Parts: sequence; structure tokens; C-alpha cells
Amino acid sequence: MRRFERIVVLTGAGISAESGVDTFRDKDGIWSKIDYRDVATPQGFERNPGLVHDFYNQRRRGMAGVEPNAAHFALAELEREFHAHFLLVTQNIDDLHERAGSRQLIHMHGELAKALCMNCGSRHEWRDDLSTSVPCPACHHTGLMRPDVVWFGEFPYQMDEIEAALGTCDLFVSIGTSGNVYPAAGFVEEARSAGAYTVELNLEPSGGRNLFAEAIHGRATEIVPAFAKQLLGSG
Ligand code: BJW
Repeated sequence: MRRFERIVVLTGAGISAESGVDTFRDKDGIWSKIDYRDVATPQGFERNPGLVHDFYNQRRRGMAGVEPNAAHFALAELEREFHAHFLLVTQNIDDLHERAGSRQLIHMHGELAKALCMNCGSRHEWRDDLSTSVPCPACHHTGLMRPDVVWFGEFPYQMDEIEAALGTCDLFVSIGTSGNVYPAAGFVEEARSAGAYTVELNLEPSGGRNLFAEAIHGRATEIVPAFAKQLLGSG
């Protein structure tokens, strides 16, 4: 394998699937059970904040006992051992990458374990349930705390940093994402325009498969460690 100097890795729900976290668009995925317009849009939250709080409270509680898997650990090892500029961008709101040891990490769709006050804009670590009767720890306003996640129609986080890394990377790897949601689904084209080699690692061909130079299909816990090992062998 060619030697790379600047790597960007994008991950999606598929990397956490074997840890027991639900994906969105697979047959039994989250969006097969609940309408995204009700729970993952600002309009849904305005209509029925209780329903949205219940949805995220359940998912936050569901993280108890969930552990990072071999794919999360392989990416953390790659970051530690590979002497290259490395950025991991995840669409996932779980904390499995950081618990596996990843440090150069951007949560572009936010974090389940954080709450955002819509009154004062402050962010807070949040492990308990949220509700409309919870006051903001900073401004003490009640009723305007929300999960610190990015819903449809909202601007994903740290896009300037992500765009800068995509514009200069020489390897872009997309792992466990169906490639349905923008802007993440467009990262492969941005990386390609910068001259990067592009690789998809997914259970099955994603919607954007043809945009990648190479694709490896299989379970993340098998194909990600194997790919990382190959890269470390070349570095
Ligand atoms: C395995 C596996 C195993 C399973 N091993 N693999 C029309 C055209 C273009 C765009 C738009 C449009 N209309 C609206 C838009 C914009 C919209 C959008 O993209 N909509 C599309 C649906 C059409 N996007 C937005 O609104 C975003 N903001 C935005 O665009 O702002 C403007 C902007 C413009 C330009 C630059 C910057 C900004 C915001 C998107 C917010 C997404 N939010 C969610 C929910 C919040 C977080 C949460 O609750 O968790 O984020 S939606 C949901 O989808 C979640 C995910 O992060 C996201 C992506 O899902 P992901 O990770 O791909 O999961 P799946 O389930 O789809 O796929 C899993 C894959 O894993 C599958 O392929 C499996 O095969 C695989 N897999 N097991 C390996 N063991």
C-alpha cells in the first residue's frame, strides 16, 4: 500500500452496530420505528419536546453497558501509531470512539452525553434524562435545554475544520455509513477533488459506492482492523 501523510476517516452508525447500537436505515433501524420528522428536526422538537426528550433519554440510557468494539480500537491504534496527520470525523453521537482512545475526533452531529441550552447557548456534560423542567446549570432558565445533537436542517459542527482537512488529505476512508445524509455524503467528492485516494469500508455497497476508488465490504469488526493493519504495515 502507498504511503499516506494526511488521513481523514469518516464513520457512521455501522461502526457501532456490533457494539449493540442501532443504525438508522437498516431493515430494523431507528427510522423504521419512528418518523425522523418527529424526533430529529427542530420543528419536531418545537411541536412535541417531550417525545424528543423521551427518544434521546432512551438512547442515552441504552448506552449503559455498551462497549467499543474492535473497529473503534483499530482506529484509535491507527491514530496513535501511524505517523501522519490524522482526523476522525464521526456522524455518531455515541462516545465509543473516545472510549476506545481516539483523540483527534470531531462529532459533526453532536453528542448524546451533552445538553445545549437554547437560552444562553451553553453546553453541558449530560448523563441523566433531559426534560422540559430541567433548568440550565449556567443561566438557570427552565424549559430550553435540548440534546446537543444536530437535527435535519441544522448546521453540522466544526465544518470549517472538516473542510480544511478534506481539502488537504491524501487518504479518505468512509466506514459504516449509508451515504444518505449531507454534507457527510459529499465528503468523498471533496477528498477526491483534493487528489486523495478514497476507500469505503461498509457491510454492503453504500449509495455512493461508485465515488470511491476502492471498496471493502464486510463487518466493521473484521474489515477495519485488517485495513488499519495494512496501513500500519505500510507506514
Ligand atoms: C455496517 C454494519 C457493520 C450496518 N459493519 N457496516 C436534498 C438533497 C441533499 C441534501 C438535502 C436535501 N434535503 C435536505 C438535505 C440536507 C439534509 C440531508 O442530507 N437530507 C438527506 C436525508 C436528503 N442534511 C441536513 O439537514 C444536515 N445539515 C445540513 O445539510 O446543513 C446545511 C449544510 C450545507 C452544506 C454544508 C454544511 C451544512 C444535518 C444532518 C443531521 C443528521 N442528523 C441525524 C440525527 C441526529 C443524531 C442522532 O440522533 O443520532 O444523524 S440523522 C442520522 O443519519 C444521524 C446519522 O449521523 C446520520 C447518518 O446515518 P449513518 O451513520 O449513515 O447510518 P445509516 O443507518 O444510514 O447507515 C449505516 C450503514 O452501516 C449502512 O450502510 C449499513 O450497511 C452499515 N452497517 N452494520 C459495517 N456491522
